Amino acid sequence: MKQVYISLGSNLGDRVDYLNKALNILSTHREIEQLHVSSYYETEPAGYLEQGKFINAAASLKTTLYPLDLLTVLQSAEASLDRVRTVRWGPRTVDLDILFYDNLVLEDHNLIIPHPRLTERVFVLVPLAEIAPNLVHPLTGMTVIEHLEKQSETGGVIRL
Ligand code: A4P
Ligand code: MG
Repeated sequence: MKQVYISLGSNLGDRVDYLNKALNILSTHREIEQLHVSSYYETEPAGYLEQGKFINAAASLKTTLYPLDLLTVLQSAEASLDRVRTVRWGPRTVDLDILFYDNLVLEDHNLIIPHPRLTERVFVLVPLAEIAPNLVHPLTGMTVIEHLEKQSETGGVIRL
């Protein structure tokens, strides 16, 4: 069993309901166990700013799925929850990203682990710090809390 961390985000429609439904799909998957979820946070959009606020969360799980198979599971969950891909970093009903997969470091053309932008994003680090503050990033050697403490701007993230 591998220990995996994922991030969840939604900024279209009933955002809380989309996250609940995504988590329900994962919790009922036969190769996914011990799903634990952070609180939900409302966050200011980063990247493409002309869009509504997000609800973000982080989750831990154990799985026997290989990384690319887990990505397929996440992408089919997104597709089943009305996700249509338009603008990169633009609005979405639900976005499910793999943050960490055990201590794996992987750079495939369609899957990068650890997630390359996680160390600079408070909307990822704040929920993750709630469930895994002392988790060590395999490339930086720093914990989640240490990455969060390096952020100058941690406003715009409100726990629901
Ligand atoms: N991909 C590569 N690595 C991974 C990984 N570790 N996990 C590939 C998941 N996918 C990964 O993603 C594009 C491609 O990334 C996938 O096909 C997969 O092969 P996508 O979900 O189709 O498109 P996207 O989400 O628009 O792009 P991306 O790169 O995932 O964007 P980000 O970096 O996730 O940013 N602001 C707030 N407040 N909260 C948010 O959640 N999210 C984004 C999206 C921007 N601003 C935000 C938020
Ligand atoms: Mg994504």
